[in-house]
Amino acid sequence: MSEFKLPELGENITDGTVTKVLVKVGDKIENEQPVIELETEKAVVEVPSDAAGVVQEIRVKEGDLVKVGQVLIVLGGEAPKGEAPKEEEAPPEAEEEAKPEKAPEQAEEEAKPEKREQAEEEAAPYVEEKAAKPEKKPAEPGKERRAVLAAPSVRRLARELGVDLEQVKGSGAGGRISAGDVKGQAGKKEEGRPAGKAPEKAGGEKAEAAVERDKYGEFERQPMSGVRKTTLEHITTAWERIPYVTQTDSADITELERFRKAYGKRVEAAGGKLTVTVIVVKIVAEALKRFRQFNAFVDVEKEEILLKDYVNMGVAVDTEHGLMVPVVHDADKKTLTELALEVGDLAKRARARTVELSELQGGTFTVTNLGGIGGSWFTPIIREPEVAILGVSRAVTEPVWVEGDFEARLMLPLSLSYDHRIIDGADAARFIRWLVEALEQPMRMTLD
Ligand code: CAO
Repeated sequence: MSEFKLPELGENITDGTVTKVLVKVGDKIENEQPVIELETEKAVVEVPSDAAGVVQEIRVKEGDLVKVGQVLIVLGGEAPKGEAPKEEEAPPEAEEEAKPEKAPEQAEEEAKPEKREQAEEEAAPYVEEKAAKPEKKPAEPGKERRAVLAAPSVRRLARELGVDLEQVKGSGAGGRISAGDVKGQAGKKEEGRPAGKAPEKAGGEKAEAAVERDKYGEFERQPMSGVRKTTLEHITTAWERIPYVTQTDSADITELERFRKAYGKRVEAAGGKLTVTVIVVKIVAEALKRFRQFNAFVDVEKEEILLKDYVNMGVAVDTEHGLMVPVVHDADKKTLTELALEVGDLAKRARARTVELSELQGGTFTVTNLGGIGGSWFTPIIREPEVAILGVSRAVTEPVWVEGDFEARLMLPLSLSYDHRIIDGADAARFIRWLVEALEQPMRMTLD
């Protein structure tokens, strides 16, 4: 007998919520076979077993918050008492469709928990899902399990709508279930629901969008996603622990905008987009090499400041799941075109939740640009253990007094929040001034 415990998933990730149990008691599983799907603060990942064997016991269920080191399943060499090991119960044609042949290196890549997450979304058009729910006791005799063919995105939609895929009749070839089928089933459930009664999930729990009523009117109670729960925790901790100040300034980016327009096509030809964010990332990366206390962590217990020699730039991305901050590693060593490609790619994959855990870790400073949406200044919250964050707001054309006359200039508002315990106001003013000058006169960067 061996216990499989939740392994380390990466820096600062100590737990996650089980979104799916992928095996059941009696299953014979291979080494590296995914056993649970876990939503961490950063992404949804499948966690593979570290050994082969027969599942004797499952110690977690959907919705459980599990911590690193916690036992997930118990494996043994033989089937548990009264149970024959189950290998593969899917009909052969379903199996064939569900499991396209993989090159060994692809299979190996996919076996790593941090790499596998939702990448399957694009890689495999349809995957097989065993219909049986995780259970501790053997399946009821006579109750046949059937293979459910549905793409990962469809499975996710079903989870969101509280639809049991087993109950859905697939309209596609071989009974494949489409998003439309799931929505149709969700609609049927809604019609059949008595007024005022909350919809139920497949497992009998309350569905995510339950309408309730208090004495002032109706309201909807929504469970927090893993990303939201972690944001809540991190922001609260940062707010309580870091006494920060936000220094604002604005940069005249009229010339820079001309440069952006002039060279945007060239970057586009390389497959990227030369955006304000990309340029700011580049300039901040240069600044951090000169103002090392902004590229540092604080160790309060040891009373030390850790000045980082590498510049890993977090870029805040607004996604439908909540705020995600993928990291451009070694941002200071990359060209604008490389940064454009990487920022664009990371933002896209953060939104699709196919970004890898390693790409969400190791940041030393963060840039958050709300300019695409609008607004003037804001007070961004520092992402612990970092010590500063730069907020960028919408550039607007303003009348600016230049050499005895007003000129229409494009002004970019900047908001620098910094940890005032280790950074003094004067240092922050110098840092943001340097950024402003570099944005206005990029040659400034080559001066010192
Ligand atoms: N001023 C003026 N225009 C701006 C701008 C700014 N500061 N920033 C972006 N824009 C423009 C872009 O030029 C683009 O216009 P065009 O399509 O005409 O070129 C448009 O707004 C949309 O930009 P974008 O958002 O696609 O690209 P980006 O690189 O500027 O931003 C990203 C990328 C990932 C930073 C952004 O999409 C995003 O998610 N921002 C929100 C970040 C966030 O949520 N921060 C809050 C964190 S704290 O809760």
